[in-house]
Amino acid sequence: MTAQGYVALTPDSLPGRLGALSVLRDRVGPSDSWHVREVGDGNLNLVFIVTGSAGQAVVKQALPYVRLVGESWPLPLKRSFFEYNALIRQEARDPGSVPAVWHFDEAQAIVVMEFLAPHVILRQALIAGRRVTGLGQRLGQFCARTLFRGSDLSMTAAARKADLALFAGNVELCDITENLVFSDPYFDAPMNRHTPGLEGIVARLRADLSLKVAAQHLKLAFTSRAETMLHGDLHTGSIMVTDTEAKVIDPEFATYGPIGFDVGMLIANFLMAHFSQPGHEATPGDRAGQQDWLLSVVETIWQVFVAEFSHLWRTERRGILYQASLYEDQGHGLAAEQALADLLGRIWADTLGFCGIEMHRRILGLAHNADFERIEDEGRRAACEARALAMGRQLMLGAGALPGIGTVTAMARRMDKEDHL
Ligand code: SR1
Ligand code: MG
Repeated sequence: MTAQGYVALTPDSLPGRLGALSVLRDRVGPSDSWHVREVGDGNLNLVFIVTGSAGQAVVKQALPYVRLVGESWPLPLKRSFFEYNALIRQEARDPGSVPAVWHFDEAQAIVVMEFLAPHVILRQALIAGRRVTGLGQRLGQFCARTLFRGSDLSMTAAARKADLALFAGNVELCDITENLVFSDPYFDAPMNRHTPGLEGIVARLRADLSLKVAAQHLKLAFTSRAETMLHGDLHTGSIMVTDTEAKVIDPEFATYGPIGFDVGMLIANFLMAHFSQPGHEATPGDRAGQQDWLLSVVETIWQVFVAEFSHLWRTERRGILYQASLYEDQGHGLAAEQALADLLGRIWADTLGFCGIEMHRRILGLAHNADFERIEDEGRRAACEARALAMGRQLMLGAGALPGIGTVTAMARRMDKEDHL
């Protein structure tokens, strides 16, 4: 027990401890009917599915340490507070995009929420070769709506500054990102690991001085450009899907940062899914259709992001930036369009940079992706990962110069046929 009385839940203790919660009694049924399973497979938290006579719920509880590593790496419980605050903002900014939150207990670091069924984690679905109708459309909208509506383009000065201050407290999770994403991949950091066979390309990347500079420029953008409320960890393990629906979960890394961060991280995870597919083939080429679909999702995410962001710019630009009083109200609507195009160009360059660095850190750092990890044959896995590493480098160094998302997917198609080991 901590000073504040925090105690980690177990499947056995949960009914006794939460059985009196009216929201759970109403939604799930009386606690003597509950069956509880702990299903957390992420890097940080406990996740329980509670099934009762009237329904189901998810009870998520933060642990006072990093689950992936153990008690030797303490991590504050307050990440649960940031997750709760991010979830309610995402629901307001893009209704229906996240699970409904039913209860929050700050001292116990517990969020009780809707159980999504028959949803599965998107990453698992992609590894299994499944597709989701409308996925790119939904995720492009989510990015545009949450990133636009959490920014100075939309919020009042007071609300935006209050949120900036609130999420600035998410220090320890930002610190994880700052180290694990932006620095560790580029030197022999203690927690790094990589697949045997990658030694040559890893050495070349770590000796690439331009790449190290690019990585720190990206880190500077992440630490200093508080443009909007980010999800902060928007990968395919943070999305739950059916064949036709997607919901975003797990925004405990939420912080203010550059708009391109979430979009870049998301696209990176689809590109890694693409590069991993040959490792999951049962017969040569049987994942080619899945690869094409994954790249079409990448294209749709970006295209829909641009379309929706532009729509919001034209219809909801009521924050403190680029006021209509300066542009449309003066008959200078064309200048507002010019400003939008300029801004989207900057977001594009950021997106590609963050995309590239996410591809590196998932292969070189501590936290790897199941897309690659599930490839049992290390030689095959290394070949797939090497292509992703090479593409990540291109994106980090060429960020901004690439003319459009079609160039990015064409690059992925080409590199998938190359040997980068
Ligand atoms: C120690 S936490 C490692 C990673 O898991 C989370 O999902 C984030 O991606 C973090 O970087
Ligand atoms: Mg997570």
